[in-house]
Amino acid sequence: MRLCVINPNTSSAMTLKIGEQARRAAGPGTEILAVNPDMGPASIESHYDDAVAVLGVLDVIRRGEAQGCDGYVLACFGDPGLAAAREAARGPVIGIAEAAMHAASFVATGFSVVTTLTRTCVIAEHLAEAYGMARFCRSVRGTDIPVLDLEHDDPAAYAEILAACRRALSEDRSGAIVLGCAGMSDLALRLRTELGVPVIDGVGMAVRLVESLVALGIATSKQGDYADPIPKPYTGLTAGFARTARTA
Ligand code: 2AL
Repeated sequence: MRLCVINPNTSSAMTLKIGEQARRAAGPGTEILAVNPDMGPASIESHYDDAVAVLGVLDVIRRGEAQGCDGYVLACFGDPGLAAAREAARGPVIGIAEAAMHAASFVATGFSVVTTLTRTCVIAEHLAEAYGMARFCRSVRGTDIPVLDLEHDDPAAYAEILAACRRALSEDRSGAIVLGCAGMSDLALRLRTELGVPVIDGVGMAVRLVESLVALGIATSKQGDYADPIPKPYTGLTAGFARTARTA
């Protein structure tokens, strides 16, 4: 099967890292296309970035549909444009925040999200509410590490993340850690070994979940609100996003 793993920001260094981790998690026979939009913010760490990034995500989905992708992973912890992506795609689309939070709820009664800038904590809190995960989410801890500092190995960033995980485990009664940025995906194994608890990277988790759905023949429902968007004229900068009726 062919899965498209979308890094919704435009950092190609981060896309490389995400692709590596996605391939590490994927089963044999799964082809991973790791891509980022060619428009949008370099990193997503505010409501504004999140909103602007969505059109780039939808543009990638449009190309993915033309390339015969069987499913998609949205590899940004805000899951930007998730519901819209499901309307536009045939196959399953899973965001890394929803994948990681659900997985954490299978292995612990409570988890903490350790993320980047403190200002993004509320985004993760809103998602936990929206996904019905708020009763499992004991805390969302910011580290004040900018997303782009996670493009490459940074020992200081790792130490900061490790310290935040330790505080979450000792002060918030959490039994598992959810990594709150796709740029942290390469740290999961090392953190899990050091902390001795489940540390969940949403990139690998979402890849495995999409693979499972595709393998079982389960696609996105086209009944109701995830049906194809209604064709109509779009104007101005959005003109190219107007939908036409699907032919197949
Ligand atoms: C993210 C992420 O995963 N990618 C990005 O650009 N911003 N998440 C975050 N909490 O900062």
